Amino acid sequence: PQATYLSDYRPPAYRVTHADLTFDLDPATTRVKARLHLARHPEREPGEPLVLDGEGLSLKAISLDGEPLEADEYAVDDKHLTVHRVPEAFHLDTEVEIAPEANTALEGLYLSNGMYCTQCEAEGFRRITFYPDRPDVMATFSTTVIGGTGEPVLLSNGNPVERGELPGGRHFVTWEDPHPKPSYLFALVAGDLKKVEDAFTTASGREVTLQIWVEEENLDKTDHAMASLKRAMRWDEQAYGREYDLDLFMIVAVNDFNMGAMENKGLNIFNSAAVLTHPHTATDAAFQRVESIVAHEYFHNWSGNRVTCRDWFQLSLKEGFTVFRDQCFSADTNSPAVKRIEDVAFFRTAQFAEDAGPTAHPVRPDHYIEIGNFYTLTIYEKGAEVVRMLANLVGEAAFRRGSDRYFERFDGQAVTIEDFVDCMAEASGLDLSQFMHWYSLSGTPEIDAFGEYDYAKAEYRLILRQRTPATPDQLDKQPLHIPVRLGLVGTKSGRDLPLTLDGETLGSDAVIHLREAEQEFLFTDVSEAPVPSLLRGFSAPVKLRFPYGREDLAFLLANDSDGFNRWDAGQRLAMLALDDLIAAHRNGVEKVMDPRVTEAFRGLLEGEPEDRAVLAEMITLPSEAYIAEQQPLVDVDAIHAAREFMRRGLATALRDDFLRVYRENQDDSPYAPTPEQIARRSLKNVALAYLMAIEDEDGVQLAREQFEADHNMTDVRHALTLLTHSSRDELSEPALKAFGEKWAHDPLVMDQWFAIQVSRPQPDVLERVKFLMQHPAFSLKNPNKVRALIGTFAGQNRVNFHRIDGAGYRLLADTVIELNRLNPEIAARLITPLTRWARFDEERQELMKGELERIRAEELSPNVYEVVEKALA
Ligand code: HT7
Ligand code: ZN
Repeated sequence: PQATYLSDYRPPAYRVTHADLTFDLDPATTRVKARLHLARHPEREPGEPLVLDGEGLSLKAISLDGEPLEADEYAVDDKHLTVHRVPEAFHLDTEVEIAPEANTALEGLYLSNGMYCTQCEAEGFRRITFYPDRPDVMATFSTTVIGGTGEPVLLSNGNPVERGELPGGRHFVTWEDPHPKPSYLFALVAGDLKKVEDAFTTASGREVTLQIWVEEENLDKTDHAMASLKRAMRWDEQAYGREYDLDLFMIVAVNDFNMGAMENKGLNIFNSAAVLTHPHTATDAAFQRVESIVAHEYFHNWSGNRVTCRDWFQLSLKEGFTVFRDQCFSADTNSPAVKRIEDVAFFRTAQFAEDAGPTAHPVRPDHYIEIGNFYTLTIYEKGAEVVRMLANLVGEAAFRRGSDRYFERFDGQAVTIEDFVDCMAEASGLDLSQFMHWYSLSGTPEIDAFGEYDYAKAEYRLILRQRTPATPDQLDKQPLHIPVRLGLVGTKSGRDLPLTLDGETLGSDAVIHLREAEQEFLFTDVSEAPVPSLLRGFSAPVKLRFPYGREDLAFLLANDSDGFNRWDAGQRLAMLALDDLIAAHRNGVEKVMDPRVTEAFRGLLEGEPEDRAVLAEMITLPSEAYIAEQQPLVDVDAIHAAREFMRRGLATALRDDFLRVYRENQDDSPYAPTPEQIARRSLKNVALAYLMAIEDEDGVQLAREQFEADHNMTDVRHALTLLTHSSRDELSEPALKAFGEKWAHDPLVMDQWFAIQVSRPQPDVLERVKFLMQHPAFSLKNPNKVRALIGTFAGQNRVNFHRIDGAGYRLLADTVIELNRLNPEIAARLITPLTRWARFDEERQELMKGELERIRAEELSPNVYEVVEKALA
C-alpha cells in the first residue's frame, strides 16, 4: 500500500457544487444513482481528467451532460473512475450497484440488525458511489431513499421535502441538506425504527425538532441522551455563541458500529452503547459517557461540520478542539476536579503509551497509509490538551474571541490547523509560532525540575529542563513552548505563597512559560521554605519529574490548594512505595508496606470529605497499566503482586474506616445520574473493593447484598465484578449465572457480562475467553462484542494476557487474522497490545514479535499492514 503525504496536498481538480443521489435499497443489490454537478477548481489548470474515488462499486451506467460515455472515454480500476476529457462545468450521472449485506467492514452502506446505515468518515463514501471523497470538496446534497415494507423509516441529512408511494409496495422520501458538506458527513438510515421526539428553542427563538430513533424495545432508554442533547445545545450557545442551524436534529442508535458515534450533518449515527441508558442496564460511567458523546457529536456541528478540515492530516483540528469542548461541557455539568483527574489518569496511561510505542505520531501526522488508523488518542486527546494549553496561554476572553473569529471567518470552508491557531494569535496578540511545534512533534516531552530555597535571600530558584526523547518517526526534537502552572506551598503555613517573578507580582497561582531547553525562574520575597506544586491541573501533556521526598508528597496531599495536584501527590506517593514493592517482589525479598501511605490514606478517610468524588479518586491506587507505564521494563507479575499487596495492606489497616465509609454512603433513594449520587456510589464502591481485596466477611456479605438488592446497574455491576474476581467460585458462579440469564436478551448488558468475566485475575481465564467466544451472544462481526471480550482481555487483564506460555498473544493474533478479513479497522485497533513488545522481557518480546510475524505472513488489509509494519520495523 502507498503512503499519502501532507506535503503533496493540492486542491481538487474539480469541485462538486451539488450532489443528487437516489438509493434503491436492497440487501444484496442496492442501486445508487448519482448526479454530480462539477466545475473546475479555479486554482487548477483546465483540461485535467476527472478522477473520482470508488471502491467495490459495480458501474452500470455513466453519462456526461446527459450523453452516455463510450468505453474509451473513461476508465475504472479498483480505486478510481477516470473520465479522460471533461468541460469546465458539467454534470456527471453514474449508476452503481453495491451489496450492503456483504459489508462486514462497517464502512460505507451496511446492514446492522436488518437496518441500513452508513459510516462515511473517513473514506467510506467512496464505497457508496464514485465521488471526489475528500473533505475539501463541499457540496449541497439531495438524497432520495427508496425502501420496502421492511423499511418504514427512511432518513438522510437535512430536511425531508417529499415522500410518496411507489409500485410494488415500495415508498420513498427525499431529503435536502442546504448546508454544503464534505462526503464524510453524508448519512442514510433505513429500517423499522421508532422515535422519541422533543423540541429545543434556540437562543434566537427558532424551534428545532429533536428525534432519537431506536429499535422499539429501546424506547425507554433514550431520556438521558435527549436531556444531554438539550444541555449540550444550550451550553454551545452560552460558551461559544453557536446555535443549531437546521429545523431537525436526529440521532439513530445502531448495534454494529466501529466507533462511538458519528456527527453526520443533522443525522448523527450512534453506537447503541453510546446512546442507550437505563438505571437497570447502564452504569454511572455509561451515563456519563453517553452525555459526553452526545455533546461531542453535537459540538461537531460547528467544530467539524460548518468549519471542516482541508485534508485528513488536519483531523485534530476538529477532533482535538471538539474533545476539548466536550471535556469543558462535562466539567461544567459534573464535578470539574473529578473530570480532570479521570481524563488525565487515562491520558497518562494510554496516550503516553501510544507516544512511547512504534505507532507514535504527531497531533498532525505528515503521512499515513490508512487514515482509519489515525483516529488515535494522540489526535483526539493530545489534540485536546494542545487546545487546552492554547486556551490557558491566551486566557478565557481571548480564547472566546479567537473561536468566534475562527467560526465566522471560515464558516462553510475546509481549513487547516494554522487557520485555527492564527485566530488565537490575532485575538490575543501572542506570538504562537513556537507553540506550533506541538502539532508536529511526536513523543511525550519530559521536564526535569529542580528547586532550591535560599532562606537568607528569601528566594526560590526553580530550574526546568525540557527534552523529548526520540520516537521511531522523529529522532531530533525541538524545545517547545510549555505553559507550567504552579504554586509554592509554604511548609509552615500550608498555604500558597505570593509569587513574584522578575519583579512582577503574579498572585499565588501562575503560569510560567518554558521555552528554552533549560530555563531558570527566580521567585523573590518567598517568606518561608516552600514545596513547589508544579504543572497544576496538568497544564501541559508532559512527564514532569521533581525530586520530591515522601514527606513532601504527603504534605502536598494534605495542603495543596489545587485539587488535581493533591490527587497527583497521592499518586506519586503511592508510586514511590509501589516501586519498592515491585523491587522486593523481583528480588524475592519480603514486601513491607510503607506506613506513610497508610497514614496518608487514613487522614483522607477520617477527614471531612469536601468532595466525595475526589476522595474516591484519591484513595484509588494507580492502575496496573499506569504503573507499567512508569517502569523501564514491564514486569506484569511483579506489578500485579505489588499493587495487590498494597491494596490488601491498606484494607487490613483501614478496614473499619472502609466499612464506615461504605455504610455512610449507602443510599436507597431512586437512581439518578447526578454528581452527588455518583460521588456517593463511587466512594462506597471503592471502599467495598478494598474490603473484598481481603475477602473480609462483612465485605463479602455487603457485596452479595448489593448484588441481590438490584438497585441500579452501577452497584450491581460493581458487586458482580468483585464477586467474580474473588478467589471463591461459590461467590462468583451463581451470581454470573443469574446475571447472564436475566440479561440474555440485552446485548449491551451482555457486553458487560463478557467484560467482567474476562478481566478476572484467575489463571483459567484464557480458557474462559475461548469458551465465551462460542457463546450465542458473541459475534466477531460485532465490534462491541469484540471490544468487550477480546479487547478487555488483552487490554485490561495484564497478568493473563502476558502469560509466559504465549497463549494470550496467540489468541489475540488468531482473532486479528480473522478480523483482518471481516473488519480491518477493528482488526488494526485490536493489535495495539502486541505492538508494545519492546517494553517487556526478552522471552515475551520474542513471543509477541512471533505473533506479529504470523500476522504479517497473511494477506493483509492496508489497516493491519500499516500497524504490523510499524510494530516490526
Ligand atoms: N468523527 C467520528 C469519527 C468516526 C470514525 C472514524 C473512522 C471509522 C469509523 C468512525 N466512526 C466515527 C467520531 C467522532 O470523533 O466524533
Ligand atoms: Zn469527534
